[in-house]
Amino acid sequence: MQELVEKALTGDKWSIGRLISVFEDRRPAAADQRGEILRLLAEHPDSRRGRFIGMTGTPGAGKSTLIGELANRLIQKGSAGAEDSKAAGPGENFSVAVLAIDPSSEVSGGSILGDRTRVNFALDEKRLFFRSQASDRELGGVSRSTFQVARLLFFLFDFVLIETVGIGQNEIEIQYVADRIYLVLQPLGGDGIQFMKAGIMEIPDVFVLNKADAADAAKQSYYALKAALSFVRPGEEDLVSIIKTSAISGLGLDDLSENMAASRTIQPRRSMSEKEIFYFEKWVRDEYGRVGLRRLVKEHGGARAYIERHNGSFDRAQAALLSEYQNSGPVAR
Ligand SMILES: Nc1nc2c(ncn2[C@@H]2O[C@H](COP(=O)(O)OP(=O)(O)O)[C@@H](O)[C@H]2O)c(=O)[nH]1
Ligand SMILES: [Mg+2]
Repeated sequence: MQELVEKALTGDKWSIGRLISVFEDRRPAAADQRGEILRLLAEHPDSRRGRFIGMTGTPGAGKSTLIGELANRLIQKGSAGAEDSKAAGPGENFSVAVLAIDPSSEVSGGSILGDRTRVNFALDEKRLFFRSQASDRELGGVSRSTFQVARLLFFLFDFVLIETVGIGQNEIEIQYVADRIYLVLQPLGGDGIQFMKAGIMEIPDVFVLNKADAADAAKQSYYALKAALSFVRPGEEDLVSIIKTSAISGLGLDDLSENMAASRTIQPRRSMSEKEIFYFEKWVRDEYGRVGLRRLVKEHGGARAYIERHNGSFDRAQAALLSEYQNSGPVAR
C-alpha cells in the first residue's frame, strides 16, 4: 500500500488506478483499506489538498471540450506558492484530475453523448489524470462512488474537475462536493428557463457562455442570462461572473483558466468533514433507504455523531455501520 501511495503521488497512472479501485469497491473490507490509504496520504509531505471544481450544464453545451482545454492550460500554470503550501510548490506546475460522470446511459440510445474521447490528454503527461464513471440514473445521476474517488484525488491533484451531466438532482448535489461551480450554457439553448425552473441558477459561482463563436447568439444569451439573474439573484446580477468562451476559437479560454487557477487559493465552501457527513448520510440512504437513515438517527444521533464516535473517520464509520446493519438488518429494534 505504501508503495502504491508513493507512486501515485508521482502521477503514476497505473498506481492511481489501483487506488481508485479500492475507493470504488463496495465490499466492507475496502472501507478499512481506504482509511489506511488516506492516512498515508494525509501524512505524506508531497500530498496535495486539491480544490473540487464542478463543471455542470446540459448535454452538448461543451463541458467536455472546455475541460480538455482548461486542463491543458492549468498544467502550464504554477501556484503562487506562499499562501497555499499544499498546492504545487513554487516553480512547480499544477496537476489536474478530471472525473467525468459518464453520460452514455443518460439518454436512451445514448450515442450523441458517448463523448469520453472528447478530452485529448497526452497519455504520458503525469500532471493530468482522466477518469470516467458511469452515472447511476436511479440514484439521481451522480455515481455512488463519485465522492469516494474525489476524496482520494483530493490528496493527489491540485484541481479535481468534476463534470456532471443533465439538470436535476445531480446538479444540485454537486454543491456539496464542489468548492466552486461553473455552469456551462450554450447560446439560445433555452437553458436559462430550464435552469430557473430547476433551481440551478442560484448555485453557480461562474456562468460560462460557451460557443460564443456564434457572436450574435452569444450576445443575445448574455442579456437573457443577465435578465434571468436579476430575477433569481436580485442585486447580484452585476457581481456574478459571466465568461464568454469558445472552445473552438479559443475566445475567453485564458480568462476562464485564470479564474479557475485563482480558485486554488479560495477557502473551500465546506470542509472535507462537512462533505463526509453529507455523503455518509447519502450513502446510508442509498444503501438502506429511509429506514436505515432513521435507525442511524435514532440509535446513534445521526451521521455526524456516528462519524465522531469512530475517531472522526468516514471509513471506520462506514465499516462499522456495514457490519452492524449486516448483522441485524437496517430496521431499528
Ligand atoms: N461552435 C462551437 N462548438 C463547440 C464549442 N464547444 C464545444 N462545441 C461542440 O459542441 C458539441 C458538444 O460538446 P461536448 O464538449 O461534448 O459537450 P458536453 O456534453 O457539455 O460535454 C461538440 O460537437 C463540440 O465540438 C464551442 O465553443 N463552439
Ligand atoms: Mg461531456
